[in-house]
Amino acid sequence: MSVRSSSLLRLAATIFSCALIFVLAGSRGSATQTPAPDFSQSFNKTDVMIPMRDGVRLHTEIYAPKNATEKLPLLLERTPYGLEDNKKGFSQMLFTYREMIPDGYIFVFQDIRGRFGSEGQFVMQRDPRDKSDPHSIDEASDTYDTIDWLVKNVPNNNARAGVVGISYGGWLTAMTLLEPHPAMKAVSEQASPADMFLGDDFHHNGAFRLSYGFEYAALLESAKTNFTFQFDRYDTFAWYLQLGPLSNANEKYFHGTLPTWNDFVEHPNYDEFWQKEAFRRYFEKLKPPVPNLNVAGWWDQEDFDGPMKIYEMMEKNDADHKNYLVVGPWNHGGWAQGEGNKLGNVDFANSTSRYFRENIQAPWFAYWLKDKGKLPVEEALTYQTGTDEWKSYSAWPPKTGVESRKLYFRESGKITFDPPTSAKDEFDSYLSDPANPVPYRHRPVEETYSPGSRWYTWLLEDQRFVENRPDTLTWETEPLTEDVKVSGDIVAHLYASTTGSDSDWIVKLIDVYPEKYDAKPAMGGYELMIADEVFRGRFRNNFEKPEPMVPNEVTPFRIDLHTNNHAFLKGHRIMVQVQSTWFPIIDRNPQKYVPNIFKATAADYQVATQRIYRSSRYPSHVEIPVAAQ
Ligand code: PG9
Repeated sequence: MSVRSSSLLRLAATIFSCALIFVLAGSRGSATQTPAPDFSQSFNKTDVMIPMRDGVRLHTEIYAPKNATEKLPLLLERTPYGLEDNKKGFSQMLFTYREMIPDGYIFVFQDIRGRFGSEGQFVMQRDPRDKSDPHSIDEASDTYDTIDWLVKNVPNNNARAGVVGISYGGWLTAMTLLEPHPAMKAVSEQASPADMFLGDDFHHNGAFRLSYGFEYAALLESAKTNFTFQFDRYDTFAWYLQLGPLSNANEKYFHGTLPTWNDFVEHPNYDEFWQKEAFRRYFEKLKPPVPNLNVAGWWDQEDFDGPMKIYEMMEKNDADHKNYLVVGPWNHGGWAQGEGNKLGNVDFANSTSRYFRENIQAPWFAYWLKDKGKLPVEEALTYQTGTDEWKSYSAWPPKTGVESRKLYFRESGKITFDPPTSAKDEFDSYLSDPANPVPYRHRPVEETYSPGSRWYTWLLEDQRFVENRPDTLTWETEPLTEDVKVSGDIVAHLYASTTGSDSDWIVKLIDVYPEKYDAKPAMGGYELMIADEVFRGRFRNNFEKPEPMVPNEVTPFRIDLHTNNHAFLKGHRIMVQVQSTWFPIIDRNPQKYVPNIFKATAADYQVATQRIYRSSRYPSHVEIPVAAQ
């Protein structure tokens, strides 16, 4: 097990043991078990059912420090995953805030509507309410009503509340910005999804995140408490392959009982269903009402795009400077656990997670909720991997000090900053077979959230494991003669063709370590993914209206590889890999156009020959923002 969002982390901890809290040292793939501190010595707990405006009552636990000498702020975290009480009935969620406890807060944890001890109906990412309907509710109104009740009923509060959460909790936090209670003075949205069709957990650029979508829908919607789907194979790569076409999921297992799975099936395109759930419609016009610290991890295996998009949208109307950003070398929620000096096989020079909790998160809330200290972030603080340094920026992506450069795919598997000159339409080619897809991580692919699962660090796995497959192309630079520091947005431009009528294109930007790596010999030649993304060909012109690809026609693709801050160091190489399957995190594209892939039949899946062009007319390349040395 390894680092994950705090809430799902706690869920994983429960799978192992209810009595212990897992203190995770970075993301070593193993957890050290430490007895939970006895919070009953330092907090008084109150269990309440707080009534919402429609009469539904939400189960809430309030932890007030014993012997407080002043009025204290409230810090609220809401969750769909349960409050994880230990044997004494004290929530393990307190442990997440261990660096803030000495400052003095009244911690409040709440089950959201329809989950665990709360009444009402759970809806996966309930849409923002129609405010003209006085009876409407949403997660923002539930938070509003909760804070209203808390400031009126909890003794010794200073009438200020903060809201914080990671992932689903981050999304619940971001939602509060749509209906802020006057007492809510600061929030921290951490790893929130922003758009479940274009990025984040359920799809990327319209390509369905099969294993995540399947297992998560079962986890949240099979019961009021967390539920684990029972696979009859340890290697879920094999299980999802034998599942065959996606229609078998309902036919054989879910039988139409999971609303989220049914929504996947009925909304294969970027229609109103996905658009009204995504934040763009609301956040692009919103002036941030309270200070918000957006937090993201460079190797977040679930929701990296979300916090970056939320920060970007909020920047548009942030004349009052309430929108802030911190990005570190973390996986999903990695900042909430352990030291953060290691992730997967990669070591960092600093204890980045503890640094965040002690020097950023704690002072951030103390500043806004207790008038103490000074602001720990000016605007954007991002960790530059490679050089291993925290760097402060007045804007993200940086507006100055970077130059856009293009890395061109060339003959003989090379990449250079010089464009191809060949007038002949040269290309590299591979055969993509949906019956034999490329694994997205080393097999066995353990069930996503299971003991020992390598899900949490898959983005850092050594990519040599696919390099010689006949369905993966690789290009690389010569060893670099100087550092190449990439700070900002990375975009791949592919000129590609397929013999099929639909296709996925997966692009990975990789840092190849020197073969002889004295600092850590086992990392010699390691291929570390820095940026990656999938694009589903049918959506190249429009995510709302898919179109078949024209067989054998060279087609340009712009694939957003997101933003980063990474130094490819002197002596390393920069590598790009392209492939058309990434299984089972991404469902298999039949490679034959069908109107709805969720309804494809086994006969629709076909082999295709793919070409990636690298000529002066079709110069496939990756555009990188290179920072001055
Ligand atoms: N990645 C999880 C999630 C968030 C929101 C919706 C669906 C899934 C999580 O870690 O909470």
